[in-house]
Amino acid sequence: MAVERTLSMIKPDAVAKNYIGEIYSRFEANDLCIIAAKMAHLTKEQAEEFYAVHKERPFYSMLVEFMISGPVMITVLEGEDAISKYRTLMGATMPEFAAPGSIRYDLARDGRAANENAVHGSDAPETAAEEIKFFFKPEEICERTR
Ligand code: 3AN
Repeated sequence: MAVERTLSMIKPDAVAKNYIGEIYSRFEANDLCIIAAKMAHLTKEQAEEFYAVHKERPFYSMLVEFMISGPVMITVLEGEDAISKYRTLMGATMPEFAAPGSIRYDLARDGRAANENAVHGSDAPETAAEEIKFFFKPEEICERTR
């Protein structure tokens, strides 16, 4: 297993429910180190660009509106096998199908819509690198030196 970096976004539903600390605790309990973090209220243009891969999907405009409905917490995580480890911690896309104990099962089953699923996580090394670059300058990432 290799040390990887991945991008996490705590979405507006989970920020509104005050779950930032709860979700950060799960990162730390699973040996995922936070190496960069910022809160932001995405512009429509940013949300559209971030989710451009879904542009043709019927849920695209709903997804963009949701993602700009409130602030998000954007975090770079580093750790052994970080990408798939964090995907497992998140659970399946639709909270009602997510495994018990996952973030989406525990914190998003009461969402107003199926896509209000608390968290985003990169799905592969290439997308992780692109998504980290989308939100962070290299100097905003803090190497763990101890
Ligand atoms: P994941 O976030 O699990 O990687 P993706 O990348 O397939 O899932 O989808 C990106 C986001 O689009 C999801 N997090 C969810 O908010 C929304 N989404 C995906 N599929 C649907 C759907 N069938 N209906 C509504 N929203 C969806």
